[in-house]
Formats: sequence, C-alpha cells, structure tokens
Amino acid sequence: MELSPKQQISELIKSSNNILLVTHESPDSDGVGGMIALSLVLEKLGKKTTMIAPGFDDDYHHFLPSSDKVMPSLVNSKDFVISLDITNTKVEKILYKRIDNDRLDIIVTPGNGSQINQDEIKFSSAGYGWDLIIVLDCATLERTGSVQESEPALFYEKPIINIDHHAGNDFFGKVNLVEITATSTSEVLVPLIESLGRENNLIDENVATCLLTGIMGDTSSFQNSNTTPKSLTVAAQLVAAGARQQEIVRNLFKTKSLSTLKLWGKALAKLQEESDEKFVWSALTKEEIDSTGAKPEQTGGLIDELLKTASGVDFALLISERNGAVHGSLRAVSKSIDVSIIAALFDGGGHAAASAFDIPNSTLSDQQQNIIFKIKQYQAKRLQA
Ligand SMILES: [Mn+2]
Repeated sequence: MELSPKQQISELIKSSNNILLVTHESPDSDGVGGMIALSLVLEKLGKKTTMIAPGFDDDYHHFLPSSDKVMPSLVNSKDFVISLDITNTKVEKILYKRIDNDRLDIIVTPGNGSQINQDEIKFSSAGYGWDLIIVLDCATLERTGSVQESEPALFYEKPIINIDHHAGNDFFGKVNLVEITATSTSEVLVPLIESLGRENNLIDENVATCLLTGIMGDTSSFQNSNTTPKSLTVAAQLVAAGARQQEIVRNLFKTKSLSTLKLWGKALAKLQEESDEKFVWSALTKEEIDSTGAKPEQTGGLIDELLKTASGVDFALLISERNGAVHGSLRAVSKSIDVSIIAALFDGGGHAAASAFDIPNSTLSDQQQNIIFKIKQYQAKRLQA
C-alpha cells in the first residue's frame, strides 16, 4: 500500500537528523508560527533544526518561544575544503600560521624533494550538513526568495517536504502536504504533529501558542471570510492544549509600533471607495512608507485594517511600492468574490480570500491608474453578470 503524505513525512523525519526549515519572504505569523512549532516538535524528537525566514526582522513575533533562533537569511556556514592531490607529492608537514589577525596561511611542506604544483590544489564547499528540507507556507520554491537565490543547488541536493495551504501550490516537494481548504499552514501542521508521536504529548503550551499564532494571523483572528468551522475547532483544541491566546492577541493585534500607526494613518487618509464597483483601496509610495520609519513588511497588517473600514464592499486592495516593485495585496470581504482572479489579472495569485501580485521594476505613478482601471473593469463586468 502506498504511504500517505503524512506517513511519508514521518518516515523522512525519522531517517533524518539535521533538518532545515524554511518559510517565505516577508514572513508572516503563519510562516513563522508554523515553522517554530514544527522546529520545537522536531527538537523534542531529538532532531537538530535550523530555521530561516528570509527578511525576518519584526517586532510582532518576538514573544514566540525560540523566535531568537529564526535566521533572516542563509548563513554561509559551509565548510570550505582545500584539497591537495597527493598522487605525485609526499606531504611531510602541514601547519597554519595566523598573520596579523587578518590572514591565515596554511603551509604544506613536501617531502622527499617533491614539489607541489598549483593545479594539484582544489577548493570546494563541503555542504551544509542538512539531510532534509521542510518548506512551509510557500506556494512555490521561489517564495523562499533569498534562500533559493543564494543557494539554488541546496534544493536539488536534499529531499524537500512541502507543507502549505495555497491553492496555487505547484507541488515542488518530494512529499507534498498541501491542503487548500485549510486556513493556514499552521492548521495543516496540527494533525501532522499529532501523527509524529502519539505517546508523548508533542503539542505543549509553546507549540500550541505558535500554531494558534499562525491560524490567528492568517484569519486576522477569525475575522476574515476564510475562517472555517474546522479552523475554529482546531483553535479550540490548541487553547485547550495551553495556547496563550491573550498573549497572541496582545502581540499581533494590540501592540503597534508608532511607525505602524503612522503608516496606517497615511493609508487610511488616502482610502478611496469605488462604490459602484464595490471595493476600497489605498496606495502608498516608497517615500510615504519611508517617512513613517516603517519597513515595507509592516504594510502586511494594514490591509486587514482597511477591511474593518469596509462595509458593503466585496474586497479591499492595498497597493504599495516594495523593493523596486509595485505590490498589490487583496482581501475579500464578501464570500462571493475570489480575489485570486483579480490578482491573476496582474500575474499574481493566492486564495479566494487573500491574494497578492507584484509588478516588478515599476512605480506607483506608472501603475496605479492602470491597476484601478483594470479592476474596475473586471468588477463592472462581474457585477453585471
Ligand atoms: Mn499561510
């Protein structure tokens, strides 16, 4: 009988010792919470883990246990190997000498009057030592951003487990646990973790807190239209397991830095309602974001703030300039709309309830009119039908 993805994951984990966990760029509560939860569980099972969340640097997730172990990029910790072909050379002595603290000389003394030629010396990297990679909350490997860019070979060398809930997931893993009806990757992780060890209680207070953080992040604390009965059941189970729900609410939704409030103020002041086409939108230039002292990632929670202002509309849109691109973020208010279709108008994607797109190498002044025009056209047609 063929093993289910969950069983295959369990087998792969059993046979691995040193596991790399990666989530997406501009990591959110689901990516970070899910990743830390799984790492805590794997460590309990005696595994060594490394966590990478590209660009991780925010004030919201520091309350999570072990968040200080999340690295913002792939640290170049590969061993560097200098190898010498000794078929024709005898080596009598090797020593190294440190010169002025900024140079290291490795001195190889040949024996029996032999000589070392430069072409007998080779340099290479010895690899990172991970035997398994688990990618979380990423529809494609490209979502791991700088990790894939800096070390594309890494993903060919080792087996990948792909755990996600995005409809557009392209099944890049050796094993793919993709559940598109789940609110979040953290929700997908709950039954997986349970299956990893039935005897020992793997979902302790810390693990439950991380998982609930992920679910609450992706549903905006159960406010979004993507909230399902199942997600509420899982959340109740996590609270029963000791998840510190009040702490999550305080950190994710109530504690806002001054820069975030300024950023929200700017976006709310520019909020526009297209009442005929039933959506609200706002736009922020790079200068506007910079002037508040906020980082581009802080626009993440802002779209949910726009939602609260939006009654009687189908969706909210936030356009912002991010890393040389124009980034659009969409959230459905009404259950009747699939915002991933709108994101697809600009080659983006996501879920029916939450989607995004990027228009590379462009500015708001180039794109804003066109974006709004296209969306209005789409909505006008849709609402007529
Ligand atoms: Mn997610």
